[in-house]
Amino acid sequence: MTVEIPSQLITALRDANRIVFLTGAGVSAESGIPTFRDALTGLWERYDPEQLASADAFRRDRELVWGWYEWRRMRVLKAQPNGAHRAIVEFASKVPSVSVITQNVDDLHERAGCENVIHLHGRLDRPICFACRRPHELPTGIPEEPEGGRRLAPPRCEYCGGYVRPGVVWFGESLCESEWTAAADACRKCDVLFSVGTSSLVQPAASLPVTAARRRATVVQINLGPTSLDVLAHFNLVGPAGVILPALYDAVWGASK
Ligand code: BJW
Ligand code: ZN
Repeated sequence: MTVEIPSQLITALRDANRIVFLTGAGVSAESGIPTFRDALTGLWERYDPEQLASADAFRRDRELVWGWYEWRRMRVLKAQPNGAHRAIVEFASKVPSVSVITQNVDDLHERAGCENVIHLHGRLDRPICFACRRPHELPTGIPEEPEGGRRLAPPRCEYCGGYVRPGVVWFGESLCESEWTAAADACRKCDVLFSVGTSSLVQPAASLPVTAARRRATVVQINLGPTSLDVLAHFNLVGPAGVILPALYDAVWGASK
């Protein structure tokens, strides 16, 4: 695939001191992790992710919700970072300040070598108690029945006996205040903001490119198709993030490793 990179974008990146990458599920798609709004397949195809990602869903049927999250955690444990994750690490070696703000609940940015990733929507591998919110330690290794897709009873909290839930931010819940403040701060100060592989549907994450644009940052979107951000972005690069980000790096700094 040939990637056309506008020369004004190359100049903006060469001159940039602070770059923010706001990433979404599309960044992990090439690692084999289904995006959030892709139709589910296999044993989960009857379910709508938006109906499973809430505290009400957990109260209604915690075994269904915990089973879905354990299946997803298993998928992540078996996955590897892709070219998009790696290219972001390479950008960080060239630009004085690079912040990664992700909506993803996997750890693929970290496993690619990215430090200080802001996880706006929490992490699959950091479960907490539904009652007292203390962290709960899961056994190491890949959960049994890897191709599961089955209901699973959540563990109980060792302090209060409550049910353990995934350490993610569900619909209707507040984002962690310190993560949100750090994210908004980075977007107010950046020269270039990349919005990569996100449908830009979920608030307040979708407001971050607007914050950056108001402060005169260059906004660049990388996505397979159109989103509501198209009208705001200065550059819309259409294609897989795992191809476009390495090509962008090469266009600015020469061939990547
Ligand atoms: C590729 C690709 C490739 C594919 N290369 N691209 C204001 C207005 C309206 C509603 C609200 C509002 N404020 C709050 C709300 C309610 C709600 C919300 O935004 N709802 C919308 C759906 C309308 N927000 C909240 O509830 C938030 N809480 C909050 O605001 O608290 C205060 C409050 C509460 C209630 C009312 C008002 C205020 C919390 C949001 C938490 C979201 N959590 C989830 C689940 C986390 C756990 C889990 O993963 O299970 O986070 S939802 C889900 O969406 C998940 C994702 O992180 C998030 C974003 O999805 P993402 O990453 O964009 O994925 P997709 O699948 O949507 O898109 C993938 C994209 O990639 C596509 O565009 C593809 O084309 C592309 N792609 N392959 C490049 N190779
Ligand atoms: Zn507890």
